[in-house]
Amino acid sequence: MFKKILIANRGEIALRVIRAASELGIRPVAIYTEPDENSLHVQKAAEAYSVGGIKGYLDMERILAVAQAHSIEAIHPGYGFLAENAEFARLCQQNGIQFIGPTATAIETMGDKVLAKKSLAEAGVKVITGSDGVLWDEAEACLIAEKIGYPVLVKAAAGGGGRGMRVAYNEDELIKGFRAATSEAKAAFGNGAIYLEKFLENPRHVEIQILADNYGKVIYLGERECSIQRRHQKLLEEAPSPAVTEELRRQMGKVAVKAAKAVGYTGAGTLEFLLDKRQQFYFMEMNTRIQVEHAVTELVTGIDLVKEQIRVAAGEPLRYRQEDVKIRGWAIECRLNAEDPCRDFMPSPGTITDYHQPGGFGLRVDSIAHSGYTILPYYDSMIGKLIAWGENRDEAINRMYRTLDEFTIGGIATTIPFHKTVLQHPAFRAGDIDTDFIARYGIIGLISQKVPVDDDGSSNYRTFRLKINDLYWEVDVADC
Ligand code: MV4
Repeated sequence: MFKKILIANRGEIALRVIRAASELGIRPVAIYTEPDENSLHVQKAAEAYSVGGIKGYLDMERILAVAQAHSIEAIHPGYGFLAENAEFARLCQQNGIQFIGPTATAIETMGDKVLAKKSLAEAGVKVITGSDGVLWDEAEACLIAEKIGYPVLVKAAAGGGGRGMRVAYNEDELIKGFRAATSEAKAAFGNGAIYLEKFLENPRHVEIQILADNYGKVIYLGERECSIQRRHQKLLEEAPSPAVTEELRRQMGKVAVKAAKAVGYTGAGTLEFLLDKRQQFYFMEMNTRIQVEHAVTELVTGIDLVKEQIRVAAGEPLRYRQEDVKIRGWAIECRLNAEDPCRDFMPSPGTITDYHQPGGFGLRVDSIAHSGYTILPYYDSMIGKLIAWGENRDEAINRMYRTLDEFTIGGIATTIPFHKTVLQHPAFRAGDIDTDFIARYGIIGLISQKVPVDDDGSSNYRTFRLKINDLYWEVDVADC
């Protein structure tokens, strides 16, 4: 096992990895930029080194120099920043440092969405019907669209996460969408390559977590339901998915394992699928990093994914067989962002003036926030993650609602009112969710145009009567 690893990240995920390393008897080493100098991840690490200004977490040369100077054996990239940068993974390897993640080649393959699709289709994985490669002009796109049938979706090969995507219901929209997506992809990724897919209407986003060692063993750890998203930003995730039966889980798991084996994948990874109303699932993308929402899988499987990433990277064989993996109970995660759901999720950076964190049975809080902590405008706006476990979905929902109610975060706006509204929504409680959930029920409007019916006189909480599908129901939301 490693003696010392460096965590090339900040915030809650840096602390998450520090915790795993400490428990494994590994010395965790932090890096930090100027504005993060007093951050909790720096205080809790055994050693910490500056990597300069705001962009320091992306400075590959400087991070590797720190690693070389302080006998670092391995680097954990967390998520974001350098986590899916094949060049960085390769540089680590060339400098004799273990990158805690898959090989540079695997990152590269999955980073190219067309190549990823092609590789997995060849391995026998069902992918969404589309152009079998990159399209270079509108005429070709129109021909392919006629063949697969409208509506179609224009996607960027270098994309992912929904950037550079356009829906087209006819040829006219396709030509416009093709042009728009090309220039958007060029600007965002420096690569304007475009491909086409049949557009699936209102699917669920269901992803499968896998773990693979260096000896060809791959297991799946069930699924996560991630359909509650706004502008391709996940806000609330759960495991298992209310839509997935044991049989479907086995099918999706087998496909995910087959795919991982086909590309020689190692470490922790996630295969994203779209699941349609007929329970058909299609591969969409593979994420080659630990994901923000990994904790819901940890709570229902009892397996520490970050520790397993470190163990596998150190050359240890997987400690679990597929039959050892059991799903127990239900877990929900709410992302607490410094964004104002009452003002179209406008970022709300600033200093937390008042902070009280909830607790109790079945709750996990992954955050570096505290009273006096400042959410910086330069980095992502996540304050932390609340993850609630329950024996079943109802208990997990009730527990999450209770903990959101206990949470005090003063001085900045947060996504707490959004989560409370979703958790009380009858469709959500019925497990009836898909990627159109927020739009279909006008959740954002519900929060900002609420009609107060009962003001209990306290300054923080009010009850509102909301009308959904001709039904009135009452919700409590924090005052916006
Ligand atoms: C799709 C799709 C429907 N059909 N592809 C969005 C993010 C990117 N990873 C791919 N996405 C989608 N791809 C086909 N062929 C619908 C979406 C999509 C979506 C997917 C997952 C979660 C939320 C979403 C919201 C809108 C669209």
